[in-house]
This record gives sequence, C-alpha cells and structure tokens, in this order.
Amino acid sequence: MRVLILGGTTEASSLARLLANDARFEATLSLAGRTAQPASQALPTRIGGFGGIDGLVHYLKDGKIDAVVDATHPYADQMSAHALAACELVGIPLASLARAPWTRQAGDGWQDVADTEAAVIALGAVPRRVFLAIGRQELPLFAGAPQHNYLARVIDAPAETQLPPRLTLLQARGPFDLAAETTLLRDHRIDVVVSKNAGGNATYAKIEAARALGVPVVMIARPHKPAGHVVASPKETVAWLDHARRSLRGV
Ligand code: 3Y8
Ligand code: NAP
Repeated sequence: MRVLILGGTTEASSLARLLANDARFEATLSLAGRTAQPASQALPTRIGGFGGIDGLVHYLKDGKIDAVVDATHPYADQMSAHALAACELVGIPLASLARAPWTRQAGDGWQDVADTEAAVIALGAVPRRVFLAIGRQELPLFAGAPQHNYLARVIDAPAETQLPPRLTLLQARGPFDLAAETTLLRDHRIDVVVSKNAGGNATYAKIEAARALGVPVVMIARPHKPAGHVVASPKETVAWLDHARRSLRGV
C-alpha cells in the first residue's frame, strides 16, 4: 500500500521510523523545503511544494498513492487545506495527526493574541527585550515595532532585508531543554517571550522557563487546520493505515 506522509514535525519523523521497516507499506515523506539542511529521515523523502491543490492531485494520481497522512505542524494550515481537498478529489483516505495545544498552567503569564500582527501590537510602545521563538517566516512583521530589542531563534538566517533594527539572531534547531532555555532567558535579560502554541514537548521548555522566571508570554493562537480522520499518535496512525489497507484489499 503506497502512503504519502506530509511531514516536517517530530510526529512525522517518528511515524517514518515506524513505517520504514513495515513491509505492509511503501511510504514516502514530504517536506516543503523550508530549511537548507533538513534532518535525514527514515523514509525516502521528497522536498518542495506540490504546486497547489492541482499539483498535489497530480502527484497522488501519478504516484498511485492509496492513502495520505497529514503530519504537518499545527500552524501549517494551508498544507492541510490542500491535503483535504486533494484527497477528496482523488477519492483516497486522509488521516490527520493532531497535536494537542499547551494549556495555561498556574503561574503562566500568557497574553493570548489572534495572530502575529496582533503579537507585534501586544508588545506595546515601551521598549522591551523580546525573545521571538516563532521561526524566521514572520520576522519582518516586527520591523513595525523597531523600539524593542529582539532575540530571534531561527533555523536558517533570514534573507529578508526589512528586519527590525535591534535584532540578534540565534540559529538553533529544537528540541530544547529547560536548563538551556532558563539560561537563555536570564543571560539575555528577556522580559517577554513571543510563541506559537505548537503543543508537544519539543519547544515547551521555553514556556516552563518563562513561568519559573515570571516572564510573560505573548501566545499566538492556532489557525484553523482542516483535517481528515483525526489520529492522536504515530502508533494510532499505523493502525489506521492497516485498516485502510484491509478495506483497499476488500478483507
Ligand atoms: C522544515 C525539518 C523532527 C522535527 C523537528 C516540532 C518540533 C523541532 C520546534 C522555538 C520554536 C518553530 C519552527 C520549530 C520546531 C520541531 C521539528 C520544530 C519551532 C524543522 C524542519 C523544518 C522546519 C520548518 C520551521 C519553520 C518554523 C518552524 C522553527 C528539518 C526543523 C518556530 C515552529 O527558519 C525557518 O524558515 C523555519 C521555518 C516553518 C516556523 C516559521 O514560521 O519560521 N519550523 N522545522 C520542514 C519542511 O521543509 O517541510 O529541517 O529537519 C522541524 C521541526 N521544527 O524531525 O524532529 O515537531 O514542532 N520549528 C514553532 O513550533 O513555533 C521552533 O525556537 O522555540
Ligand atoms: P503552510 O503554510 O501550511 O503551506 C504553505 C505551502 O508550503 C503549501 O501550500 C505547500 O506548497 C508547501 N508545503 C507545506 N508543507 C509541505 C510538506 N510537508 N510537503 C510539501 N510541501 C509542503 O506550511 P508552513 O507553515 O510554511 O510549514 C512548512 C513546513 O514546515 C511543513 O512541513 C510544516 O510541517 C513544517 N513546520 C512548520 C511550522 C510552522 O510554524 N508553520 C513549524 C514546524 C514545522 P504547494 O502549495 O506548492 O504544494
């Protein structure tokens, strides 16, 4: 049974390891090509966009794909919308690996905002020392609030020119741990963190460190992420795939 995994997350990588030695499935992992040196994966990997919904439909038909697993990040909402549309058009099943959001704990100083534009405004007028832990793609938005001192964590250095004037780039790839995150916030005298509600453990340490240090967090709400059949873990995904395989074979 031929399977396409839309990846780019911890869950996608662990699902890839589960399927790599499973003779029932011939799986391919797909990345968008957002990073210059993506980590090697346990499955054959294709890199780059498909070219919209039509491009994905052609890929699924040409590749005779029998099922798709959307294991993309909670903020990768466009990929999920395209996957749902394309699988319906082609008539193949779609499983969506959903990751539960973080919930506010006692002591969390979160300010919830709708999107990154609202996060810029939420920082306020008075200059602050801001830790931007939201990657590279939306950094240019913070040029609209040049009064702050920014520490931005990215994977690859941004090429964009219109970046905020007082910006220090930290190139690092998750997952991150509590001790290092606490040291980072202290050493840079961070007084506010901007974060996505990614969920999972890979980047939760910054939230725990902020809580321990009494540093507020501007938390960007998740976008609506379309889904097919929702599964909660890589293991559950394999069970779903086996069920799809059986119905494909009429057993
Ligand atoms: C290209 C693949 C694995 C997957 C690892 C997860 C965990 C570590 C934590 C912070 C937050 C952030 C960012 C982050 C994390 C995992 C996971 C995750 C957050 C890689 C990867 C790709 C990407 C794309 C990248 C984005 C950026 C977002 C950095 C590989 C490493 C901020 C999301 O520099 C850039 O352009 C980065 C772009 C999209 C968000 C953005 O808007 O900038 N992820 N991240 C995937 C592709 O091409 O399809 O390079 O190996 C994967 C991982 N990043 O295999 O173990 O599962 O979430 N990724 C966020 O959560 O806020 C860092 O710094 O605290
Ligand atoms: P997005 O906004 O939902 O998608 C934008 C376009 O990128 C899609 O329409 C598609 O291009 C392409 N694309 C996205 N994911 C792809 C994949 N896995 N394989 C092939 N093409 C893909 O996506 P994004 O938020 O930029 O995320 C890009 C990648 O980074 C995804 O793999 C995601 O899991 C990973 N990631 C994102 C975040 C984040 O904060 N957004 C965090 C961690 C990891 P076409 O229209 O040309 O097909």
